[in-house]
This record gives sequence, structure tokens and C-alpha cells, in this order.
Amino acid sequence: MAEIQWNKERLYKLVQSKLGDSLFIVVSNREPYVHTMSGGKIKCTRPVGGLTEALDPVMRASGGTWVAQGTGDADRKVVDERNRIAVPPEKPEYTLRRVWLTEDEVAGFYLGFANQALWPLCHVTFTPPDFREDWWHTYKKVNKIFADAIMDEIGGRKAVVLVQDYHFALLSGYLKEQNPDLTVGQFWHIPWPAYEVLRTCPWHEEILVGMLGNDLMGFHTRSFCNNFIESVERSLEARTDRESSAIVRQGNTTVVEPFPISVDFDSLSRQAGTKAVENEMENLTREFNLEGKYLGVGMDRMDYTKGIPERLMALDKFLEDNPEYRGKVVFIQAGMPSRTQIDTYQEIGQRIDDLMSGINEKYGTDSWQPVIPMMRQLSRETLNALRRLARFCVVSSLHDGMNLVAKEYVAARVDGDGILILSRFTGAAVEMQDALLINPYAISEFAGKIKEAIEMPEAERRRRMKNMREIVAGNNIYRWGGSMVSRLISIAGV
Ligand code: GDG
Repeated sequence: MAEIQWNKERLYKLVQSKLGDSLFIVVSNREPYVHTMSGGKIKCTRPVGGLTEALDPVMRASGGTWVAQGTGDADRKVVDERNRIAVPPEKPEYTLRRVWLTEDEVAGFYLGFANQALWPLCHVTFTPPDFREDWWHTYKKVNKIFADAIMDEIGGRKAVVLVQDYHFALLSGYLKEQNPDLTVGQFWHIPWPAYEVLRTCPWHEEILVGMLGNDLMGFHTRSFCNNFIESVERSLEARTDRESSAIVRQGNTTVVEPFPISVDFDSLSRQAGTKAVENEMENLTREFNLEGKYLGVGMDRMDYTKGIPERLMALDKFLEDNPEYRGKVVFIQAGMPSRTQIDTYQEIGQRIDDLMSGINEKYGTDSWQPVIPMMRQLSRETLNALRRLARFCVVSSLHDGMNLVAKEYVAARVDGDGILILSRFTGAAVEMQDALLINPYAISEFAGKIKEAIEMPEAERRRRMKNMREIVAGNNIYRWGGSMVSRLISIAGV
């Protein structure tokens, strides 16, 4: 259990009391507020997600600036001449600075190098990375565009910068070249591969040098930190100290530490316990004829790293081996298609569709379909109702930095019941040892765990869920934000 209980207020107070006169800057590819045209009017929406939720109190307390790509069709209409807008619109507390990218830049930087080279490189899923040289050049160019926008925003002041994710491997290096006195940290949301894998990238040394521009480099787990330190040891002239988890190169120190991300446990638990969710549970039970059935759910962003075909193969094997459960188990696969402009994503979508219809054709009857696809944008109520109805939730990633779906399931189980089937290859598995842990590639064993989840006695289910809920409640999203920001502020010495 965590020693200090972190929440929104505590995080807010920490930043207010410790930041001093330094400007706080967050950088991410995705923006925290999007302006779009809707029925001739400008509408402002806040994309749902843990990241904005965690960094919002930091931004509000610091009154700083969030630098991100402007993507909404009305984004340009609302900014000032320096591409800035005060947010939240109803009660402005910090600045959003938008960076504009051309279609070609998005194609090379985001769809290209970030998502077709770095994403497969960092996830061991045997999907080969595509190291196209023109994408790499555009990736560097866009990292420079962001660096210039940030330097313009800082304008000679003292500043603490927190960079998000694999879109910006070179950014911190560019910032430090322009001003070595800045304090810069970065959080890498996906795994860091072993050196043997990393070295297949023709530009891995340049990437490592860029990341060593950071004073603090954060990953989800100690094992990703160790991979990173080893990559540096084997690629660059640098002194590393495993004991203090630090790398010194050309006189500059980078501290490399794990900060496991999480969810807003209290808020999710509250939402999952509302009347609206209970009504939705009744609706879904009626609509899909779930009364008296064992429901399993999967709810992921459609990505080849999430092991969705493997879970369907395990379900198929389970129904084949256990005919007594035919007609009694229903599996709902929910989640949004993503990155659909990329071929590999279209292919995985097709493969998942084929597997689902195959299972339904093989076992389905007039009154029962084993798999129900719900691959579209679902409301918060529907997602929570599915979590609460499910006897078991399957997270079968082939490799995953953390995996928030697993933690969301646990946070939503206010009733204290339910079983999480969780891949050992997720960062979440480090903390959630009371899940039924699986190797998603081992289909028979995986099928056996589905049976175990269905047959597990209630007392055992509750014991495991109670332990997992305590862990996620303590290690919540504010602990992630709070630990990282306080570490960064202490490095800055403000
Ligand atoms: C990266 C890393 C790391 C999914 N379908 C729908 C929907 N979702 C929401 C989930 C969850 C989020 O999307 C997905 O988060 P994950 O953590 O599972 O995965 P990635 O998107 O791959 O994120 C990952 C994360 O960064 C944070 O550091 O954990 O390892 O890969 O919140 O609930 N949300 C809605 N409709 C859907 O259909 N509204």
C-alpha cells in the first residue's frame, strides 16, 4: 500500500508550493482541448483519458503552458496571433499553445516514424518496424518545430518542461542545445526494448542522445528502465550507475526511474456506482440476452499489440474443450478502431472480424451467439456497465507499457466481484499479481484460465479483487503525476 494518499488536491498544492517562479510546460502530441465546428457553432471538447486528467491539476496549479498539435477543424479560429488559447474555456487557468503540422508532416512524423517504426520497435510483437528514411527526417523536423514553439513560449524565463511519449524522442535534446539551464523530463508511455532489438533502428544512437537531453527519464517499469540503461551502455560513451539509476554523458546527468501510470480510481469507482450505470446494465442484459450467462469482456483500442486474435483463439479452444459451456458464455469485444490509415491496422481489424464470425458460425445457435462485437465509440455508462456485468475481463496484450483497461476494470468493480485475466507481458502485471496471469501466446493454457475464471468460487474472486482494488486505489493517477512532477521539481532545485 502507498504511504501517502495522492489525490487531485494534493497534486495541485504540491505544484503551487514547490514550483516557485518557474514556468511549467507540458508537451504532448495530442491536445487537452479540441475545438470543432458543430452545426455552424464552435464546440470545445476534452478528449477522455488519464493523461489529461492527471496533468490537468498540474497545469491549473502552475498556470503554465501545454504545447500540443492542433487537430480540431476549428482550432485555428480560436487562437491568438501566437497560436495560444486560455483553457479551460469556462474558467481559464492555463495556456494551450497549438502547433500546426501539414498533412505531409503528420504522415511522416505521426503515422510514419512514430507509429510504423518506433511503435513496433518498442513492442515485441514480431511486427517488423519500417525504418523509412523520409519518415525519420520528417520526425526530426517536427521535433524541431515543437522545440521552437516551446523556446518561444519560454522566452528566457526559468522553466520546467515535461515531455510526453515516443513522438518526441529528440525534443529534449533540441531544447537543451538551445538552453542547457532548462529542467526537462520525459515520460515514455510504451515499453523500451532490449538493446538487441533497439539496434535494428539505424538511428538508435541519435535517439538515445536525444533522450539523454532529459534530466529525468520515466518509464512504467524498472525493467524498461534497465533496458534503457543497457541500451545506452552498449551504444554510447557514457557512465551509468545502476545503483542510483543515473546516466552521465558529457557532464550531463539523466536519472532513469519507473513511474507506473494509473487511473483516477475514486472518480471511476464513483461513476461505476451510479444509477445511470445500473440502468445501462439492465438495458444491456435485455438487449443481448445476458440473464443467467457468464459474460466476458475485452475493451481495447484496436491494435496488433493487444492480443485480440489470441484471446479469440483461446475462447474458441475453451468452447471446443468444454461443450457444457456452449450457450452459457458470451464474450463482448468492445473498443475503438484506431490508426486506420495504416495497413497493419486494417489487416488486424479484418483478422479480428474473421475470427469473430468464425467462432459464431462454428458454435452459434438461433438463440445464442458466443461473440458480440461492439467496436465503436461507447459511452462512459456503457463501458462501466460492461465492466460491472462481466464475470471476467480479458487483457491479453502481447506487450504493453502499462495497460489502463486492466486498472479501469478493477476500479469499476465497486461490488468487489469479477476476475481479471491479464497478460504477463503488460506493465500492469507487475502490480496486479491477483489477476489470473497468462501468456497470451499459450492458447490452451489461456483457454484453461477462462474456465478457471468462470468456475472460481465467489470468496476467492472477492479476495483477489479486494487486493487489486487496494493497490490501484493507492497507486492512482495522481501518484503517477505527483511522483514525477515532484522528482522533476527537486532536480530543478526550485
Ligand atoms: C499507451 C500504452 C499505457 C479503449 N476503447 C475505448 C476506450 N478505450 C480507452 C481505455 C483506456 C485507453 O483507451 C487505452 O489505454 P491503454 O493503456 O490500454 O493503451 P494505449 O492506448 O495503447 O496507451 C499503454 C498508456 O499509453 C498510458 O501510459 O498504459 O501501455 O500503450 O483508457 O478505456 N475509451 C472509450 N471508448 C472505447 O471504445 N471511450
